[in-house]
Amino acid sequence: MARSDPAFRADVLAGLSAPIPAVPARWLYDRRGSELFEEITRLPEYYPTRTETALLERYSGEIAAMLGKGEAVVEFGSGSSTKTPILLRAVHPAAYVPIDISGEFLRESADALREEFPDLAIHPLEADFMRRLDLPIEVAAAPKLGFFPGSTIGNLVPRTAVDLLRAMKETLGDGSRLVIGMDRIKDVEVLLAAYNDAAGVTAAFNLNLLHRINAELGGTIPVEAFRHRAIWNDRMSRIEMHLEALRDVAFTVSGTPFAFAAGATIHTENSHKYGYRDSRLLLRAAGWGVVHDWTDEREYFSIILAEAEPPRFAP
Ligand code: AVJ
Repeated sequence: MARSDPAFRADVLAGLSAPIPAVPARWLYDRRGSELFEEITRLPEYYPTRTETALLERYSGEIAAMLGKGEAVVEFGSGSSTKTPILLRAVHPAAYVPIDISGEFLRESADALREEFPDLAIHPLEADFMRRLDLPIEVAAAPKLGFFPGSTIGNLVPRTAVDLLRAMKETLGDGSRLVIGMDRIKDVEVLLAAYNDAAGVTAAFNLNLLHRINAELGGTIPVEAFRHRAIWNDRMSRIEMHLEALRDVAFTVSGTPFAFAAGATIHTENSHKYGYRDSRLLLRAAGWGVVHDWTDEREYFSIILAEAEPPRFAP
């Protein structure tokens, strides 16, 4: 059995026995899951990455023109994507601080960026950015620009998203700005296709969670007894990924028995979609005022520049 994370075990054991069985989405992103997600970003049906990258290529000059000089760019996530260099090339920051919970991903992406930006001061920070953090002392005096691309915010239910955005504001401090990517509400067929790709990569990504439970937590789950399902939950304005039992199935995880009837599901991920005003309200609820919103012709995706609102004094 591979190295097992006590937090993974606790989340799986509690999640599988909950009234609505669910495992937090972050456990989808082990090494294999992250590889599969990279593959998802290149699928023809998966429009978000392509659309956001094109928006950044087109508008990062405009974004940079709205900022001051000598910014420290603070990325929430390790910045392994191709989006980070696009922003860095336009903004010419004084420093770059990638924050990630995985030191391994952090080191890999920092090394890659050092090659492309030999003169840029890079200060990786291994930490959980869901809470307020102390940034490296070297960037204390610089104005901060947060960067949170990828519509990762959509993984979180709105109340948790607001907690995160507020924590980001506290981490970045007064006068800071934030560039954030958010996926828009659109035709359900387009959304469903993006999460039910014809090549089955999203299915493999979702089912990988079961393989991971078997490998790391001594699970006996018959993976072939489950299938990937992605649905649009209109009331919650989100795509949901589930793993659905194809027959009655029983298994153990770390010795604990579980049983799922045919048709029962394990909820594995949410991907919230926001309308134009929804995204503004979400940001405002956390103390961020929208400066500008850039979207594509089809209005599939938005890149939003926000600024930390000063403490309110009236009314
Ligand atoms: C990484 C959360 C932005 O919600 O679109 C893609 C994850 N899951 N296909 C998304 C995902 C299935 C992705 N995010």
